[in-house]
Amino acid sequence: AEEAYLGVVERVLATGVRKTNRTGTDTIASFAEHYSVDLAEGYPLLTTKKVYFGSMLREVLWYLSGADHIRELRQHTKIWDAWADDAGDLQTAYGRFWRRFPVPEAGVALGGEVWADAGHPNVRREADGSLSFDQIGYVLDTLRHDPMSRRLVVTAWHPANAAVSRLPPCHYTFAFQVTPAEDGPDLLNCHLTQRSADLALGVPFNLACYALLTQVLANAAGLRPGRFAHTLVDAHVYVDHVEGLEEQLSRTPVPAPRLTIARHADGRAKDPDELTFEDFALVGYDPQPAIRFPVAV
Ligand code: THF
Repeated sequence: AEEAYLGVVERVLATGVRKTNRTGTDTIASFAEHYSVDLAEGYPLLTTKKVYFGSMLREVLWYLSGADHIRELRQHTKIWDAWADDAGDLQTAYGRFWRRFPVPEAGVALGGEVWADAGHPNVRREADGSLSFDQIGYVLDTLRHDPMSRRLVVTAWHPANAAVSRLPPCHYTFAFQVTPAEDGPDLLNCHLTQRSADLALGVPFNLACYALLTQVLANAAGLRPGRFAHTLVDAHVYVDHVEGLEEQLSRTPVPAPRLTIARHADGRAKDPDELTFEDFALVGYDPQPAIRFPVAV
């Protein structure tokens, strides 16, 4: 599994083109890279460097919380501090869109369009009276009631937010697909599309995040984690990450760890909203030393 990630890094370093960008640190970039991993082989936390699982888990739980600020998250990890204001507010927060995507008011529907209203099980009323849509709730309900659906899509991209945000979502949409299996529960696959992919820092976190989310949803819907596939529109290596990645490429991966997720006392899987930090445990994670990569802001 890890070889798939390392293969992308190798390819981008070998074939990528130098680009400038808003951060002031150039990248070596390649268009439309893709890799996938089989989650049955283990939990894809990289072993060729230490990946900070605790920070990543705080990040996923923050996404799932639906929060639009980092006031709790920043007590546990600094990874989002650079993009929030002093009050901890962000102009784009994944959870805001995953769990509370704005629904147009009934009166302003575009000609002929229809929108779920307050009577829909996944529509919530916000504190300010507006309506929002819980995309994670929708996917989980659909996995339970219509697992062969081909509409298992979550989007974090709101065009009118992206047009003005300091940092619009990088991993901006994901879709699930269920593949029937003969030898056990059906398999839950996940495909993530990312518009901008920092291969050294972000991608190892993103891979671990969506693999974890796939396992959570698979458990909750009585499925098994299948494959995770990742498409990177602009896959890049910041020039000050090249040396560290070359060191990492010289290392040999060891078998992936396992991720265990606590269940209710009666054996039922917990829903995403019932899970806490302490419910997750890594088994058999034996990584090589961490590598320091400066983050471009
Ligand atoms: N901007 C850039 N330039 N790269 C990114 O990966 C990135 N993100 C998020 C938003 N903007 C980005 C932020 N995610 C780390 C990890 C993830 C981040 C930001 C920073 C990081 O510094 N990781 C270190 C240390 C982790 C720790 O101390 O806990 C590491 O070694 O992994 C990608 O979505």
